[in-house]
Amino acid sequence: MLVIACTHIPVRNIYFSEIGCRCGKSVAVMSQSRKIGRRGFVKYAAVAVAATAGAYYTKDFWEPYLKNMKNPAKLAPITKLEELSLVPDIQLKDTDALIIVDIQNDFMSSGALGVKEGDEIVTPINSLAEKFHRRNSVIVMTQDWHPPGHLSFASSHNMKPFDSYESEGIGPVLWPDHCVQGSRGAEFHPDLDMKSAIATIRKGYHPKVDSYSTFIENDKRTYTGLSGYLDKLSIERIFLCGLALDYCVYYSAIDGRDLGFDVVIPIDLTKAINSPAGHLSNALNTMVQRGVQFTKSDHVVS
Ligand code: VGL
Ligand code: ZN
Repeated sequence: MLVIACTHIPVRNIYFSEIGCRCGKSVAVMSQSRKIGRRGFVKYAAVAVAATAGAYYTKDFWEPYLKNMKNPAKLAPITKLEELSLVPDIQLKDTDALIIVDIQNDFMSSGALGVKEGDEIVTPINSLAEKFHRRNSVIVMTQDWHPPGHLSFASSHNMKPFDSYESEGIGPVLWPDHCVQGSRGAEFHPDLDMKSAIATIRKGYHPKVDSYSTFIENDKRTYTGLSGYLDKLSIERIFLCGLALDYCVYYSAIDGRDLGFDVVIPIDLTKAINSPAGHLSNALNTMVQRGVQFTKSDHVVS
């Protein structure tokens, strides 16, 4: 995939240099837009808009454009959160919803599937929820909710947690037993402020299918119903926070884009598992390519 990036024109509050241009493959940065002239400039702009909308072009399409360019540069793929470009200010709208993903005891640092520093995001998530609540905006919680003996558990295969395993609806690794229906580990963190949430989506309750995404289960067929719910509430943009960044938040973000939502992730309100190694980096690069926006929670204005 090849995307021309231009540092001059904002598209939906993202500068071209920040869109889809870190996939690690043949990326060109167009920084001398004036030399290309008005017509060429507009062409680049149109293509970059298409790129943010999720359309990708092959090398054959780009090659003629590239010939006109001086010093096409390659950008390295993103490997850590600090390398993401952040949207500086976001004003909340009536068509926004906040989705708080899996703030459950088992995902806290001392939990069964503990996410490092998971506890640290609970209070800041409450503060962002308060900004949504103040405007009576839609807030949805998600809850990982597995039956005992779920096929995503290593114990169901006589294997070890985090061993590689891939089958339809399960993988790429197996998990420790976690978020078992009705257990303390499956409960929300006691400090999570639930008062403003209007719905909870439970997922992963089919014994043989996992569900990282809050929209579509890992079989890629079974809907949780959340997309229909948000559509009926005229939601156009979702803010995703919670755990874990490279699993449930990531898959929800990608499905959210596929389903036509704008997606924003306040990066200070999420933490990653990063297993297998490199999983987080792949997730970040895919999200950037797919037009997911990143910000910080204090950049969100109520
Ligand atoms: C999750 C792995 C297994 C998550 C849930 O919430 O990200 N990850 N189950
Ligand atoms: Zn799970």
